[in-house]
This record gives sequence, structure tokens and C-alpha cells, in this order.
Amino acid sequence: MKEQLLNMKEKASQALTSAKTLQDLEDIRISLLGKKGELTAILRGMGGLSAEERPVIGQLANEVRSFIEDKIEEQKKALVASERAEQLKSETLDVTMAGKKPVIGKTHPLTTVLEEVKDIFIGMGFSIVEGPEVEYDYYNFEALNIPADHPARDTQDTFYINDNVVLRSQTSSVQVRVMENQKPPIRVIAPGRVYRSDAVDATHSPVFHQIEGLVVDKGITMGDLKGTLEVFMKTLYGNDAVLRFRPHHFPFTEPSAEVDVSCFVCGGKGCRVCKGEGFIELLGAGMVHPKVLERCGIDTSVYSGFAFGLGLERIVMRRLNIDDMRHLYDNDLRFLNQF
Ligand code: 2NM
Repeated sequence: MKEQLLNMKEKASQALTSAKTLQDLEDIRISLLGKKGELTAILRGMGGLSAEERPVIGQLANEVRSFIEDKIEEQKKALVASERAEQLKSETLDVTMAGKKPVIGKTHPLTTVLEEVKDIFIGMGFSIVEGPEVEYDYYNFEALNIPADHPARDTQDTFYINDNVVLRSQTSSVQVRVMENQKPPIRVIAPGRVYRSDAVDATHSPVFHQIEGLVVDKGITMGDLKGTLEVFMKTLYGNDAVLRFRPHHFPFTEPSAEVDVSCFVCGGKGCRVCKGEGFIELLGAGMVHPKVLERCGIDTSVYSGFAFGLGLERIVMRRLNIDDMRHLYDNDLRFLNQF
């Protein structure tokens, strides 16, 4: 029996040392020290021992039991410690490691330039106004002195929702609404989407963006228009920019002008960009037609005003040297990420 007990101790020692998990340890404990375990089985033979041998074997059996129990405790501690060490290792955070760069979008060039233009006019005391893109033909045409037989009203040129409702072809409709609802002094900028029944090509799109300005107050003259546009242009194109006014016709302004800016490439000498002109067409402008003011309930014996309108796409294309308008709408990141 002594042999058996010592054997068991040796075996137990090896098995416990190589136990990998707490469950392994428990399994071993049960198989050795449990009710149906090895030790119980060995001790069943105690009955056949002599009176001298019995206490000796009994003591040895106790020693083996407590050896195994100690060994289990010891091994348990070691396993728990190494598990904890593993866990700590796997959860280690290296705060010096380079971070993952999040992919952030950026502002579309149309928006960037629009914001810039808005800022310039806000700096001169203008407010930003918005209005409906689906508009009564009254606000888009009639109120702006564009009569029923005007070519702009042709279905070739304008998208009609029904006889009285159109997709606005200019944001002047917003300014008519402002003049109807606000007393002068009025200083507003109306940026937004406008629609024309045009085929898509490098310089045309059925949807594009306009920025229109309107000032109505006592004693407003063409001089105020020139001064305002001068500040706008010089802020946008630099102090060397020179404006040129050419006589023109719009139904809603009188007198009307087309306004050019000196070529930002050659400075006015003439080059490929300005096609030898030295100037580049920039916007339309004029003194608001008395008929337009009167129809909005503004007394033309007291008030006068100027207005202007420009296409946002054209300014962006020129600024960023983009030769095809379609690039601005394709949402191709390979293109957009260049700006
Ligand atoms: C332009 C050119 C000239 C314009 C006129 C008005 C209003 F509502 F006051 F009559 N708003 N915008 C105007 C004048 C627009 O675009 C080329």
C-alpha cells in the first residue's frame, strides 16, 4: 500500500503540474481525492493491514492527501496569475501608436465659393434670403416685367409645372417677394438653384446656381451699383481687378449693363483665356425698372434700387480652371479631391 500511495503521489504531482485550466485541476482532484477516487480505493485495503502498519499507512495517506491538496492550491494560483497576465497583455493599449485617420468629407467647390461670396456681401451689410424653387409664373416673370409673349416664357426655355407654376429660371423671384414684404432700406442677396430647359454640355446645365443682389433705398444710383460691385470684385479677384460696364437690356432693369472684369490671367492685355478681349464677362446688372418697384408697392418718387445677377458655376469654373461644368455635378471624388 505504501508503494501505491507513493506512486499515486508521483503521478498526481506530474498530472497537476501539466494541468492547463482550472477545470483540469478540478477533474484531477475528483479522480484522486473524490469519493470514488483513487485514494479512497487504496484506503479500502486498510482492513487487511496489521495493527502496527495501520497508523503508519494512515499517516502516509494523510500526507499524500495534503500534498495533493497543497499542490492543487499552488497550481490554481499559478493558473489564475498567468490567465490574468495573458488578459493584461491582450488588453494593453499603446497610446503612442499612430491613430487611424477618419475619412472626412470636404466642402464642394460650389459651396466654398458661394460661402466666400456670401461673406463678402454680409460684410457690406446684406442679408441672405431664400425662396421657393417651384414658383408662380407671376413671381418668375410677370412681376419682373417679362410679359406673356416674351421669349423667356417659351416652353423651350422654361420648365412648366402647369399654366401658372414653373421651376424658377432666376432667383429674382425671391427678391420680388422681399420687395412685397419688406419696407426699404432693402439689402439682400438671393443665392440658389435655378432651372432652364437647356441641353447638357460643357457650359450648360438645366440646373445651375445664381446669386442675385438687390438694394432699394432713398437716393440709390448707378454709382452705388458700381461701388458695390467694385468692392465685391476686388475682394474676389484682388485689388488690381478692373470693372467694365457695357450697355445691355434686361426687362427688369433700366438702364441695364453687362459687367466684365479684367482678365485675371493677362490683366487686360489679351490672352487665350479672355480670347484676346482683356476682359471676361461676369454678371448682369442695372437699376431696378420703376414698373417692377411699383408693382411691389414701392413708391418710385421716394425710392430707387439696383440689382445684379451672376452665375455661380461660371465663377467657380474660372477660379479653379475647370473646363467642363459637368465635373461639378458628377460627384467623382477623384475630381473633387483636387480642390
Ligand atoms: C440679373 C441682371 C440684372 C435682377 C433684378 C431683380 C429685381 F428683382 F430687383 F428686379 N433681381 N435681380 C437682375 C438684374 C438680375 O441677372 C443677370
